[in-house]
Amino acid sequence: MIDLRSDTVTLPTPAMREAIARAELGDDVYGEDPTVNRLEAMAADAMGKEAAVLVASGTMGNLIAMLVHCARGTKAVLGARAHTYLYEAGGAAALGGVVLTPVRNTDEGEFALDELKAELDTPADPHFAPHALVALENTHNRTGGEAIGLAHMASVEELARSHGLAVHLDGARIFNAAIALETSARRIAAHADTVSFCLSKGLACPVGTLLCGPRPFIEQARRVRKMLGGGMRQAGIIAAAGIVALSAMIDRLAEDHENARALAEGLARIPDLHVHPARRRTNMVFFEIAGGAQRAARFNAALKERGVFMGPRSPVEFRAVTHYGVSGSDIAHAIAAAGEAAAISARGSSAASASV
Ligand code: TLP
Repeated sequence: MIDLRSDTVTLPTPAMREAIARAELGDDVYGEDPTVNRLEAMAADAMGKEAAVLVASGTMGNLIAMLVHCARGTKAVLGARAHTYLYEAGGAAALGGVVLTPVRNTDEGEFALDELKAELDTPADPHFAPHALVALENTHNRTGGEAIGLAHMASVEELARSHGLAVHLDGARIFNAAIALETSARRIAAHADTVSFCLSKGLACPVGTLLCGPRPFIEQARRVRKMLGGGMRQAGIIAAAGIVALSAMIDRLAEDHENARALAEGLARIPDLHVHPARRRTNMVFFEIAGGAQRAARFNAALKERGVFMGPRSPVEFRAVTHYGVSGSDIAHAIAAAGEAAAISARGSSAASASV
């Protein structure tokens, strides 16, 4: 099976399993797990921030960031296609009374800057909830996983700063962005006060996200993590894999980008598949299939029969994500399977089942 649904499906490397088995442990709620402390120091350094805290997931990292940055009844401004807006269950609104305020994203995942400015220029008037935060995402998942350029990050930061607002970056895949932009994660994170990045996506760890920022912010984040039930005890089991990830798994993300490029090119040659263009592609390929939802369902079923999994993103849209464990020959196989699935699905449902 070639599972391209997400890079979250990655399994830990042999070196991670070894490190997990040997991890030195303590009670992290007491601050006494040496492996967690080491990982948090490495993460803070990688992001150029004072401190970091290990949390259970990307969703929890972004939620804690918003709960610390935003008082009840204040606005967190974020992209209308941001993961935090679309796919994190409205947590900051439900749990923190934060007014999640979407601003249009372009097809590349950037903010429509004039609309962001118009939102931030909302007058200080008792009718309106005041702003507290602007949140960015890099790479930008829902619009194709593209890396967002530093110039755009700088423009957003400047707009936020000129309105006296904090900036948070959902950097779930910040190392993919750094590779695509030929820069460091630090330089990307420099445009935000706080950044969260995930261990459990392309870096192949089983669990974990690091939320990084100024020391007083991270102290508050630790309290909110505890409040949410996210204080973990011998979390060095998780952190040990994270240390391997930060030491050994970043540079190889370039392979995933190369595989995604090859996949995009291969899929684009298949009749009726329309691959979304990407200026700065990382490890994702989004594409649509012509012919409507029923054909798309037949296409997906035929792909699965050939051992290839891609994630439907709408009735006619799919996402394929490359990652550790997916090789160049897997990509060739996936392209061939997609070609067959496209041909079979064009023939209608009876032909699709006859081919099983
Ligand atoms: N993204 C998942 C799904 O939720 C869509 C995926 O398969 O891509 N920020 C970004 C940019 C993300 O892509 C994700 C996960 C998260 C945050 C949340 O991370 P987790 O799943 O650890 O809560």
